[in-house]
Amino acid sequence: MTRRLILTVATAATAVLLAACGSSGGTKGGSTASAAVSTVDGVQQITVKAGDNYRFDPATITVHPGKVKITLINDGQGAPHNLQLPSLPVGDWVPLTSAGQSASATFETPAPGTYQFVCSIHERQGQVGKLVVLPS
Ligand SMILES: [Cu+2]
Repeated sequence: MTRRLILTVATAATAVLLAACGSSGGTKGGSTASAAVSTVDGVQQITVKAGDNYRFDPATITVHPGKVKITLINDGQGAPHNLQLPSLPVGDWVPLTSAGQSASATFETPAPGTYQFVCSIHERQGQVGKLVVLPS
């Protein structure tokens, strides 16, 4: 049996999150759409971009239970970024990635649910995202 990966775009939930921040300037940059997920050797491959707008693109990652490889591409020209999942062990985080560089981390998903990830340097500027682990 073949099971296709299903992408879920949690636009509504993200909009609520952004609104909750109380910013009066509106949202700048930062996509709320999920990226296409491909699987290599059973590992779900995710690419997330981060640049000089201090946002993750996409900000929502939806995966199935199992192994996930997240590659963070810093396509900015200034600050470094990382991608930390506080609910996972430190070793599962994408380390600090300089402008023009990329880095990745591979990990086993936590139980189905929604988990926040952050760039520890720019969390207060709103560089946060959500990992959604679908039910198995
Ligand atoms: Cu950052």
